Amino acid sequence: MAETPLVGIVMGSKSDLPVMEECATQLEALGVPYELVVASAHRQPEKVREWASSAAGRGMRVIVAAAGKAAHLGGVVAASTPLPVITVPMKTADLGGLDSLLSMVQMPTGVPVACVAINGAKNAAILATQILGSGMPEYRTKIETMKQEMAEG
Ligand code: RP5
Repeated sequence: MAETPLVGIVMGSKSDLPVMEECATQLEALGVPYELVVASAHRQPEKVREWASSAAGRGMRVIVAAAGKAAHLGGVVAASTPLPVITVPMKTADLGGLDSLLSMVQMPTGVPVACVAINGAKNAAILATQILGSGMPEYRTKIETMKQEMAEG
Protein backbone atom coordinates (compact mmCIF):
# COMPACT_ATOMS: atom_id res chain seq x y z
CA MET A 1 0.00 0.00 0.00
CA ALA A 2 1.29 3.47 -0.88
CA GLU A 3 2.37 5.67 2.01
CA THR A 4 0.03 8.44 3.11
CA PRO A 5 1.26 11.75 1.65
CA LEU A 6 2.58 14.12 4.33
CA VAL A 7 3.17 17.04 1.96
CA GLY A 8 0.64 18.26 -0.58
CA ILE A 9 2.04 20.10 -3.58
CA VAL A 10 -0.49 22.19 -5.49
CA MET A 11 0.24 24.39 -8.50
CA GLY A 12 -1.88 26.72 -10.57
CA SER A 13 -1.01 25.34 -13.99
CA LYS A 14 0.70 22.47 -15.78
CA SER A 15 3.11 25.14 -16.97
CA ASP A 16 4.44 25.31 -13.37
CA LEU A 17 5.37 21.62 -13.40
CA PRO A 18 8.91 21.85 -14.85
CA VAL A 19 9.92 24.05 -11.89
CA MET A 20 7.87 22.19 -9.27
CA GLU A 21 9.35 18.83 -10.25
CA GLU A 22 12.42 20.07 -8.35
CA CYS A 23 10.27 20.17 -5.20
CA ALA A 24 9.04 16.63 -5.77
CA THR A 25 12.55 15.35 -6.49
CA GLN A 26 13.89 16.94 -3.29
CA LEU A 27 11.07 15.45 -1.20
CA GLU A 28 11.86 12.05 -2.69
CA ALA A 29 15.54 12.51 -1.80
CA LEU A 30 14.49 13.25 1.79
CA GLY A 31 12.12 10.29 1.90
CA VAL A 32 8.98 12.38 2.33
CA PRO A 33 5.76 11.00 0.79
CA TYR A 34 3.86 13.66 -1.14
CA GLU A 35 0.86 14.24 -3.35
CA LEU A 36 0.98 16.54 -6.38
CA VAL A 37 -2.03 18.21 -7.96
CA VAL A 38 -2.69 20.94 -10.54
CA ALA A 39 -5.58 23.19 -9.47
CA SER A 40 -6.02 26.84 -10.32
CA ALA A 41 -7.52 29.23 -7.77
CA HIS A 42 -9.31 31.20 -10.48
CA ARG A 43 -10.00 28.52 -13.12
CA GLN A 44 -10.95 25.71 -10.72
CA PRO A 45 -11.91 27.35 -7.41
CA GLU A 46 -14.13 24.45 -6.24
CA LYS A 47 -11.37 21.91 -6.90
CA VAL A 48 -8.89 24.00 -4.89
CA ARG A 49 -11.29 24.42 -1.99
CA GLU A 50 -12.18 20.74 -1.87
CA TRP A 51 -8.53 19.63 -2.08
CA ALA A 52 -7.31 22.11 0.54
CA SER A 53 -10.16 21.57 2.99
CA SER A 54 -9.70 17.77 2.91
CA ALA A 55 -5.87 17.75 3.05
CA ALA A 56 -5.46 17.58 6.85
CA GLY A 57 -8.07 14.87 7.18
CA ARG A 58 -6.25 12.81 4.56
CA GLY A 59 -3.05 12.90 6.65
CA MET A 60 -1.12 15.78 5.16
CA ARG A 61 0.95 17.97 7.50
CA VAL A 62 2.28 20.71 5.21
CA ILE A 63 1.19 22.24 1.90
CA VAL A 64 3.38 23.72 -0.83
CA ALA A 65 1.47 26.02 -3.20
CA ALA A 66 3.07 27.32 -6.41
CA ALA A 67 1.62 29.88 -8.77
CA GLY A 68 2.55 32.72 -11.06
CA LYS A 69 1.32 36.22 -12.01
CA ALA A 70 -1.63 37.28 -9.74
CA ALA A 71 -0.71 34.33 -7.54
CA HIS A 72 -3.51 34.01 -5.01
CA LEU A 73 -3.43 30.19 -4.85
CA GLY A 74 -1.44 30.04 -1.60
CA GLY A 75 -3.77 32.43 0.17
CA VAL A 76 -6.86 30.64 -1.07
CA VAL A 77 -5.45 27.31 0.09
CA ALA A 78 -4.47 28.81 3.46
CA ALA A 79 -8.04 30.06 3.88
CA SER A 80 -9.32 26.50 3.64
CA THR A 81 -6.90 24.54 5.84
CA PRO A 82 -5.31 24.72 9.29
CA LEU A 83 -2.06 23.29 7.82
CA PRO A 84 1.01 25.50 7.27
CA VAL A 85 1.30 26.67 3.66
CA ILE A 86 4.62 27.35 1.92
CA THR A 87 4.26 29.32 -1.28
CA VAL A 88 6.55 29.26 -4.32
CA PRO A 89 6.33 32.32 -6.58
CA MET A 90 6.79 31.31 -10.21
CA LYS A 91 9.09 33.32 -12.46
CA THR A 92 7.00 35.05 -15.11
CA ALA A 93 7.75 36.35 -18.60
CA ASP A 94 6.32 39.86 -18.14
CA LEU A 95 7.43 40.85 -14.63
CA GLY A 96 10.09 38.29 -13.80
CA GLY A 97 8.15 36.77 -10.91
CA LEU A 98 7.97 39.94 -8.83
CA ASP A 99 4.23 39.85 -9.52
CA SER A 100 3.97 36.33 -8.10
CA LEU A 101 6.24 37.14 -5.15
CA LEU A 102 4.31 40.20 -4.03
CA SER A 103 0.97 38.42 -4.45
CA MET A 104 2.15 35.72 -2.06
CA VAL A 105 4.25 37.51 0.50
CA GLN A 106 1.80 40.33 1.28
CA MET A 107 -0.91 38.24 2.91
CA PRO A 108 -3.05 40.28 5.31
CA THR A 109 -3.04 39.52 9.05
CA GLY A 110 -4.77 36.33 10.10
CA VAL A 111 -4.00 34.11 7.12
CA PRO A 112 -0.22 33.77 6.90
CA VAL A 113 1.75 31.85 4.31
CA ALA A 114 5.49 31.24 4.20
CA CYS A 115 7.18 32.24 0.95
CA VAL A 116 10.43 31.01 -0.58
CA ALA A 117 12.40 32.61 -3.42
CA ILE A 118 11.12 33.02 -6.97
CA ASN A 119 11.22 29.48 -8.44
CA GLY A 120 12.47 28.27 -5.03
CA ALA A 121 10.89 24.85 -5.41
CA LYS A 122 13.76 22.94 -3.83
CA ASN A 123 13.82 25.19 -0.76
CA ALA A 124 10.07 24.68 -0.36
CA ALA A 125 10.71 20.95 -0.10
CA ILE A 126 13.47 21.45 2.46
CA LEU A 127 11.34 23.83 4.55
CA ALA A 128 8.40 21.42 4.40
CA THR A 129 10.67 18.65 5.66
CA GLN A 130 11.95 20.91 8.46
CA ILE A 131 8.37 21.56 9.54
CA LEU A 132 7.71 17.82 9.56
CA GLY A 133 10.95 17.39 11.53
CA SER A 134 9.71 19.61 14.35
CA GLY A 135 7.46 16.73 15.40
CA MET A 136 8.82 13.70 13.55
CA PRO A 137 12.42 12.82 14.52
CA GLU A 138 13.11 10.81 11.34
CA TYR A 139 12.73 13.94 9.24
CA ARG A 140 14.79 16.07 11.63
CA THR A 141 17.56 13.50 11.18
CA LYS A 142 17.30 13.80 7.37
CA ILE A 143 17.76 17.57 7.62
CA GLU A 144 20.68 17.22 10.04
CA THR A 145 22.37 14.81 7.64
CA MET A 146 21.77 17.15 4.70
CA LYS A 147 23.26 20.08 6.62
CA GLN A 148 26.28 18.00 7.59
CA GLU A 149 26.83 17.05 3.95
CA MET A 150 26.61 20.72 2.92
CA ALA A 151 29.13 21.69 5.59
CA GLU A 152 31.55 19.05 4.33
CA GLY A 153 31.20 20.42 0.79
C1 RP5 B 1 -0.99 30.87 -12.77
O1 RP5 B 1 -0.83 31.51 -13.98
C2 RP5 B 1 -0.20 29.60 -12.87
O2 RP5 B 1 0.27 29.22 -11.61
C3 RP5 B 1 0.91 29.90 -13.84
O3 RP5 B 1 2.13 30.18 -13.18
C4 RP5 B 1 0.41 31.15 -14.56
C5 RP5 B 1 0.25 30.93 -16.04
O4 RP5 B 1 -0.59 29.82 -16.24
P1 RP5 B 1 -0.83 29.25 -17.70
O5 RP5 B 1 -1.45 30.34 -18.49
O6 RP5 B 1 0.54 28.84 -18.24
O7 RP5 B 1 -1.72 28.05 -17.52
O8 RP5 B 1 -2.33 30.61 -12.51
